[in-house]
Amino acid sequence: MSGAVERTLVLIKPDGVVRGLVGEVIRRLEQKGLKIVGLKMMLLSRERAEELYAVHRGKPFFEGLINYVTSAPIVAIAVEGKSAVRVVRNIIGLTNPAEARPGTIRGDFALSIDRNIVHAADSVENASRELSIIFNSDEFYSYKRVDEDWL
Ligand code: FUP
Repeated sequence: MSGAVERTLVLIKPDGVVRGLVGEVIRRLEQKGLKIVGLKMMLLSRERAEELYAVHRGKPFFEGLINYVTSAPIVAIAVEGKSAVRVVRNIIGLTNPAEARPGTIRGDFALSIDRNIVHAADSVENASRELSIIFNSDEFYSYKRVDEDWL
């Protein structure tokens, strides 16, 4: 009946932070029933950004992407829940905000693919790889949400 519990990474990118959308993004994750197990604001170094987006190295938008994600602080969120990878991808919406459906974060708050507010890992394997780029192992917290048994 229910999916396996997964852990994934969400980044509120510089445009999300400077546009004051941090609370809005976190609210949507929490209201869905996902559990925040790690949370921090940081300036992404070029090295970390390039590691995070390694699959896009060499593509025409790569330099612009790295400049953008390192241009102001980001908020990194480690999120846990049943089928969390897929659930979070559905909450954020398609990569191109012009195609993202209303009701999703990108569908509701963005217009351009190069300013799409949030990042989320697209598979369990990538989630684990990306989480280790952003978080140290002692930055994750374990606790029970009061509504956990009902979700
Ligand atoms: P996503 O997994 O939704 O973050 O999307 P991708 O991994 O395909 O792309 C990573 C980031 O590259 C996107 F958030 C936006 C940026 N991008 C562009 O700026 N132009 C493109 O043509 C494709 C992606």
